[in-house]
Formats: sequence, structure tokens, C-alpha cells
Amino acid sequence: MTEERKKSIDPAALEMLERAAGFSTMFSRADEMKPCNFGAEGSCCRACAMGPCRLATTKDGKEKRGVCGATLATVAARNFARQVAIGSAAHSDHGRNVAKTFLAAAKGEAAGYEIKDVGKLNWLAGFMEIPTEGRTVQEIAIDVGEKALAGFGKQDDTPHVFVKAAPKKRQEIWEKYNVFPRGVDREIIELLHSSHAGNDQDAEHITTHLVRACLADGWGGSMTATHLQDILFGTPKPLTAEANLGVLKEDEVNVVIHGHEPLLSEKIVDAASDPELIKYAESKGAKGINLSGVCCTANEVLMRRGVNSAGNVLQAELAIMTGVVDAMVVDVQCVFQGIESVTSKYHTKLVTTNERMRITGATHMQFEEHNAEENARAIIKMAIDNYKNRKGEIHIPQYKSPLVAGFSNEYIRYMLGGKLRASFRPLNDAIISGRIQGAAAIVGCNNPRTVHDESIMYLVKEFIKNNVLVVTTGCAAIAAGKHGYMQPEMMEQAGEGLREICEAVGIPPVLHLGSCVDNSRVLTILTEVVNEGGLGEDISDLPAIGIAPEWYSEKALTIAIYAVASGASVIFGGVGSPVKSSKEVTRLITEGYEEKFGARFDFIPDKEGIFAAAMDHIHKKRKALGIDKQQERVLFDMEMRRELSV
Ligand code: NFS
Repeated sequence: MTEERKKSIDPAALEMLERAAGFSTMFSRADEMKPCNFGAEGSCCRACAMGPCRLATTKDGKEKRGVCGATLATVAARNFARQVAIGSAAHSDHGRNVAKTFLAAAKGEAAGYEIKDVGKLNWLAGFMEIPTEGRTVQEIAIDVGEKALAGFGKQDDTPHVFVKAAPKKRQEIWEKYNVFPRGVDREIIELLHSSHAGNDQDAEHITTHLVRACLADGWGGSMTATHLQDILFGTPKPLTAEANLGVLKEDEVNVVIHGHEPLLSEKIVDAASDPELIKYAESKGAKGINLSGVCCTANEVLMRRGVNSAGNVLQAELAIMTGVVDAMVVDVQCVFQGIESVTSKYHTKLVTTNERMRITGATHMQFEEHNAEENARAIIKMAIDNYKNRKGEIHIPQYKSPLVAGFSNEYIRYMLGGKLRASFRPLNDAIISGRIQGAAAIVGCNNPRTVHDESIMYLVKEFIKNNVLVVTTGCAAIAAGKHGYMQPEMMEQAGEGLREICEAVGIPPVLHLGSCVDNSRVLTILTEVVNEGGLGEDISDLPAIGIAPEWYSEKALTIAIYAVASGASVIFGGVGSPVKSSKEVTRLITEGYEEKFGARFDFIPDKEGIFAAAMDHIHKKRKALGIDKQQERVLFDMEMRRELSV
């Protein structure tokens, strides 16, 4: 037994962990499993069977090489390249799946799916240079779907269709360093190929080349997912919901959706409100069907449909331990095998639905896009039938918080400027005047090796107190929601300047932008702010920073690199750097990236250190823009808004 440590700051999680004593959970296994430093710091090479080699710098400063002669820098950089390739593959495969369903829906081959946001479809078609004049929605959607899908497999050397959305100056930098992403699949395969033993063995080149596959995620795969999901399921607009384990209901059939792709979960939302199925649930003694989510599938249906979130990634096991989850339906990513051992102690049915993700012991119900409605109904029915099988003690921690979610970039534009003058101008002006000092994107995961939610919430609170607008995605967004920071009333916790803006616009100081693929929305917002003018010519000029305080996933690393390569510096907290073993690679991703891309990737373990470094970064950027002096405060009234010539 290791010494008891603080595991979470979430009272619901703590209450469940107390009850879970004796159970194996992510938290207890993190205590029992000591991480291997060679692996954690990137110096273990498993790329071939002449090894595996564990590289290290000896005490007298001599560097041990691998059997093939690989240096520590090569090995650390190559391991890192493989990690980001996988992250990019995960997001992008999600994007491809969405594009395939989108195209099937456009062709009328996916019953139950329809084009919900015609306005965004027309905008996207225009951007992709697809004619819209005199054409039907279906014709346009087919062209958009085909072109989006082609973005994955295209073989020519032209850039991916979405990257031209980036600021001009940024595109020149990508040209200069030869990192323009072309076909998404190609970039991932090329990176994996170059990481084979006996290929790329120059750390400087590896760390530059890997940027391509990451940009292919941010401006390619993830952006495809975001745009097409918006068109298919509706572009998010603010709506209210609740978050934390207290959203589960003892007297209703509880279905928890978990994973990442909203293709099936959107249909499950429909099925859960089907009067016929509700009646069926009632016939089995339940008062209704209660749907909630964990992780990013939760974020997807939270921001479009107002479905409550039962918690973030570390709460999946804890949700099952309440004893009231009749089915947990999972698709892909961040669904851990530990869940199965918990479900097997309760009555919960664990249902896998995707060919890319099965778990031994779980029930598999393959999701088919042309049969989605039927699949969803079958799952809900299975949960209802399982309601009577509840066994053992039931315990739902009574903690949940109301929240407002659904701030797409389209909506932010609209809410700042109004319908006729939708614009980022008021945000730029607020930053220029200093009422808002800058923006922090607090994103990413939880990690059982850190105190669950602690660093995320510390940073959220400190930033808003210091007039830094916070946008969030992923599990960090769910944390902010659970802890109450996504309510407009929380503007009272904000510094004076930020509070004025929140009051004027009627928003919380922390904006929920969506799931992790929706970090592409952050790229779009940063670009819109640059294009609006007055804050430099490129993303790297902006007083903005990305932070994943409690990251665990390879996807998070990929997001970090595409943000950095797009000009936004990133800090990761909690566990250490995956390239820590090599001073050279550490230099390459910090100063090296800064020289090339104007942004750096730092790992700072403690939350206070992250905050200090982030504020320092924001102040430096403000100084470089010449907006560091306190300007006379001018309130932005309606008349001034009307005067805007945008
Ligand atoms: Ni992002 Fe979403 Fe959560 Fe981390 Fe996993 S759910 S895609 S990877 S753990 S934020």
C-alpha cells in the first residue's frame, strides 16, 4: 500500500472513492503502478528487435547509444513522433467517420441523419470553392462531403483544403519549413514510416517533420469533424445543462454515453426521448429514461442537445459504482478497460459499438450509419430491460452544477457583434484596452497521477481573476462545468475588466467550446481575432496561451503541437515531459519551435508555475503589441457598436 494522497477536489468523486475502498480504480492503480522513467521520459527505444534499448546519459556525461547507434535525441524525438502520429490518427479517423456519414446522409443513404445547418453548409461550400448558386442542399452537401473525404486520402502535393483558412503570415511560415499538411492519412503514414528503425535520425528534422501530421489533425481531421458535425447536428448555441454524478437518477433508467464520436450518440439522444420507449421504461417500473455522458461524447451532445454530463474521464468507473447505470454505451477513445471490471461487479451493461474498440467481456452492438436509429433504439431497450437487474447498494453523490455550454466560434462572433454586425471587433477592442488581458485555452484530460481537477480549477480561477478570458474543451471543460464556473453568475469571480465584458455580453467568464476535436474552433477563433485587426498579423502575436494542466493522452500532445505550429504557445502540467530524457529535444520543442513557429511547448509540473509562466507570456505579447500600458477605459455601448463599420 502506498501512502494515502489527495486524489480529487471534486466532492462527488471523493465521496465515491471513499465508498470504493477495496475496489480497483484508476486512482488506486495509479498508486500501485510506478511509472517507468525510461518510458516516461522518452529514452526507451522499442523500434526494433536489436533492442529494446534503454538510453541514458551516464553520470560522467557520456551518452549511451542504441545498438543501431541511435542517439538519445533521435530516440526521444522518434518516440515523440510516434505519439503524435497516433494522436493525429485518432482525431482524424473520427473526422473521416463523420465525413463518411455526412456523405451518406447527403446521398440519402443514412436514414435519420439530415443537414441541420444549411447556413454553415453554404458557408463551408463557399470556402471550399464549391458552387452553391441554383443548387439544392443535397447537391451542395454531396460535393462538400466528397471534398472533405478526399482531404484524408488525397495523394497530390497541394495543401489540405482547410489550411488556407489560417492567417497569411502563418501559411508563409509553413511554406518556409515545409510543413504544410497535404492529405491527412498521408501525413500520418509518412510520419510513421519515417519513424521506422533506420529512417529519420536527425532530431531537429524529426521534430520539424512531425509538425505536418499534427497540422493535418488540427486544420484537417479535427476541423473536418467540427465543421461537418455542426452541419449535420447543428452548430452549437448556448444552452443550459448540469454536470457531475448527481445528474444520475435512482428511479429512472440511466444510460451513460462515453467516448468521442457523436454519430451514434446523437441518435441515442433521440431514442431516449421517444415516447414509445419511455412508455416501455415505465412498464418496467422506471419513471423515465435519463441520459448523460462522460468525456467528449458527453461534450458533443451537451453542447448541441443539452444532455447532462456525469463527469470527466476519471469518473466513468465512479459512475458505474453508483449502482444505477443500466447501460454504459461507448464508441472510441479514452474508454478504459478498468470499466469492465467495475461493470462486472454491478448489473451495468457495457456496450461497445465501434469496430475499432472492443473490450473483452463487454457486449458488442455494431453501429451502422444506415441503421443508426434502430441501433440506438436497441441499446435503449437493452438498458430498460436491465433496469430490474440492479443489485447491491445504490449511492448517487448529490453533487451537480448548472452550466451554460455551446459557444461555437460562430456564436461567439454573433454574441459579440449582434446579428447584423457579427464580429470579433468588441473582443479585440477589449484586449487592446486591457479590460481583457488575453485568453487562455484550458483544455485536455484528467490524469490519476495528479489531483483530479485541481490544477484545471486553480488555473480557471486565477485567470479570470486576472482578466484573462478562459475557453475550454474536453475534460477540462467538464471540470469547469462541474465546479460551477460555467454560469453567468461566475462573472463575479472575474477581475473588473473581464466582468464588464461578461456583463455587457451576458456570458460566463469561462466558455465551453466543445470536445477535443473542437480545439479546431480555437484555431478558427484565433485566426478571426488576427483578421479582425489591431492585434498583430499572426496568431503568434496574440496574448493567448493553451494549457493542458492534467493531460494523459497522445491526442493531447498532437493538439499541443498543432497549436504551437499555428503560433500559440502551450504549457502542459502534471506529469512530466515525454522528451525529458533529451536536453536536445527539449530545446527543440521550446526554443527551437519558438525560432521557427513563434511559439513553444513547455512542461511545467506545478499549477502555480504554469500560471506565472502563462501570465508572463501574455504580458510579453501585450508589450510587443504596444498595448501593455493601461489605456483609458471606454465602455463599449450600443452606439459604438452601431458605429462599427464591419
Ligand atoms: Ni481529449 Fe476527449 Fe478527456 Fe483527454 Fe480523453 S475524453 S478527446 S483525450 S481524457 S480531454
